[in-house]
Amino acid sequence: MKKSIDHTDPAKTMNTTYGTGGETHQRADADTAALTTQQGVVIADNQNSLKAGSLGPTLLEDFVLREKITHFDHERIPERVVHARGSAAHGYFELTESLEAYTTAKILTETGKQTPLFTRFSEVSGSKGAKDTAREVRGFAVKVYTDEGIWDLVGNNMPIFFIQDGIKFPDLVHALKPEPDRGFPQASSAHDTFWDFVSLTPETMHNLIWTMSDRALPRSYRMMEGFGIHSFRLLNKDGKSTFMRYHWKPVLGVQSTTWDEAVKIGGADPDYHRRDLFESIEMGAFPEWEFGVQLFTEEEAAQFPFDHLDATKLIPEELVPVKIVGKMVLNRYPDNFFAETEQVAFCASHVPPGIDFSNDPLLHGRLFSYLDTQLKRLGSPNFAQIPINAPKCPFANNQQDGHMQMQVPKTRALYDPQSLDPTRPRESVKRGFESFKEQLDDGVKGRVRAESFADHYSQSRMFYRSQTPTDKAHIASAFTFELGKVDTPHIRTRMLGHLINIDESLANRVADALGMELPEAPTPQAPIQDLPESKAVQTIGVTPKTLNGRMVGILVAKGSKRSEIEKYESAAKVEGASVKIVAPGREVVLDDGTRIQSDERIEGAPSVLFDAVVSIIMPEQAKKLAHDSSTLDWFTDAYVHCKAIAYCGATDEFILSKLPIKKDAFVTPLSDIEDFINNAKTRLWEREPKVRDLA
Ligand code: HDD
Repeated sequence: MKKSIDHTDPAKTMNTTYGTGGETHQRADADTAALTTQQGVVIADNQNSLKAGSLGPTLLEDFVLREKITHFDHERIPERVVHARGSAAHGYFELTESLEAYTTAKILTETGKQTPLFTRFSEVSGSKGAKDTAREVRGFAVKVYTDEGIWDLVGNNMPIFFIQDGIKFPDLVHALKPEPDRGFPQASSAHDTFWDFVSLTPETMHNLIWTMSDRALPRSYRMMEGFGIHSFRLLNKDGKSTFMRYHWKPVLGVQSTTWDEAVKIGGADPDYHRRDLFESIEMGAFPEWEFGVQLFTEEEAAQFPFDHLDATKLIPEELVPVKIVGKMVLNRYPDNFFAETEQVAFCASHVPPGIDFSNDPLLHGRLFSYLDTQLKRLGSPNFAQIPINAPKCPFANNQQDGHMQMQVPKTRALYDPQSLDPTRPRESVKRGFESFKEQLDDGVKGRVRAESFADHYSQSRMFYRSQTPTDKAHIASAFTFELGKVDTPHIRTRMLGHLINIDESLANRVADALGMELPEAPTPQAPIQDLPESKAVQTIGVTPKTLNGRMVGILVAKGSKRSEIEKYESAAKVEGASVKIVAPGREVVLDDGTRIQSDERIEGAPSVLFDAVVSIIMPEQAKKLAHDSSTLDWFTDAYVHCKAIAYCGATDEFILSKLPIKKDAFVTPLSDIEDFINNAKTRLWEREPKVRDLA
């Protein structure tokens, strides 16, 4: 018979090695926290279930086992129906300029005060476990715990939306998500159902062209703009209304990756954006945005060449400038991903007094949907009591009971009006939320779409024509890639027709690249306007020349010169960049005999993870690395992605010379460190057409 260890007496097994894994277990002594059941009963043995004999069956009596397994079995909650994958951080909002003339909301009138907030960035289409770098819109949701109640600013990183009416949202999402019969593709719009729906829904054209641009491939959440999209109302003390569209402007500026990088990053580091947010906060480089508003009156809105209540239209910044009035700083990563990032519940309907809604029909669909979805996802109308969702100002009402009720109201009177309990809360006309007293004309009830919403191409055209030649090439290539994944010919053809209405040269580029004929353009519902170009909607055109917030990779190997590494490291850091040392292994001995830890092995850190790369290696090592495909890809990709490369003699002789890399202004010897640092702040886009066959 096999001998078994007696685990019934903890003292006998304390810190002993046992079990098949040979683990050593630490037990609690009198002073350390003891592991308990949910009922607080201390658990003596967390390694073995209760059995009838050492090889006998497990007993139903084992409440420790049952409780542990049952809780585990119930750990998952439904993921968000959209925006399932996301990452968040705590921080604060600070107003720098009062909007007192426009609103009574204290969050927009009390300057200098830091109000806590929680911001969640998200990918729209993928599941919780999808990669971070899909081509798509990103969510940008901010929960501000104001003194007058929660303000949820539930926006995106693009200033417009795909559809004009909330009733179309389920159709859009069903078309975008994995196809229901086959269950793929995950986190991708490059498939038939998406393009079928959008090509039959011309109102999507404006958001489509943004999504085909590099704005859909952010370099970091820290480098994305955020937009509330809809017009909201600000209400001042006299009840006067001013329309507001809000913007978040990243202090690090807008930057994007290219499509090829995004695809490769998705393989190398599916958590690219999550890791970036975590690491930047860990190192004290707190992500920051300016908060700005576009303010306009009803009369001004009437002069716009589009309807501002249509969520597929932006208000060009050249038409109504963005007034910067505050800032957001993210300075603390959540302590627990589930408790905070997963359970946070944003609702577009959460606004404090002084802020109100416009009649945008998309917004009105949202005012219903968010509360409804939280009930499903979090399982109870008491989700607002979860710490991350609870207001930080006093709150009290007569709502009672429900699953997971945490409050214990001590009163007979949970109704209103009541005359039994003077301590219970009462409504307050003075401080309470008031809706704008809008004069409505006698419309006819009906399922209608306003005629003023009929122009689906003009702003899409404006967006395309405002871009730099590189951005235009990226947009044309993105359409080509996506439509190239569409198997049904008539869907591709229909989409090409829309592209003619946006810009004929774009349509020609895409049709050529797909090897297709251009069809007839569909008849637009409203005349297409040639609106003035807008610099503000560019991507590369507005990307700042900086190393701040970006990352430099330095390739080293055995015998690399410490002095050179330090020189490059400090030059990059002075400019605000972070630096990662990449090597064949995780430890490396340098020329002075010191052994350092590398940050990554080369195989695990392809150059797509860096904004610029440096190579400092000795001839023996360069000869070896010249046979390693990860190393060859490291340089080739950096070159193809138009990045700055600094090389040493051995790198040049044994590696670069073997690769199709031309010595242009951005491929520089180690001695030209100033040139490298200057180049690393931007990219040599002129290189791109020489190395990539863009549409
Ligand atoms: Fe939405 C989530 C942003 C239109 C219905 N939406 C969600 C999130 C963001 C947005 C950032 C994730 C929030 C988080 O991090 O938890 N959504 C937008 C923007 C829109 C928009 C900027 C257009 C201007 N959404 C929209 C419509 C509907 C919804 C028209 C439905 C009629 N959205 C939802 C939802 C989600 C959601 C189903 C899923 C998870 C959640 O709410 O909490 O209710």
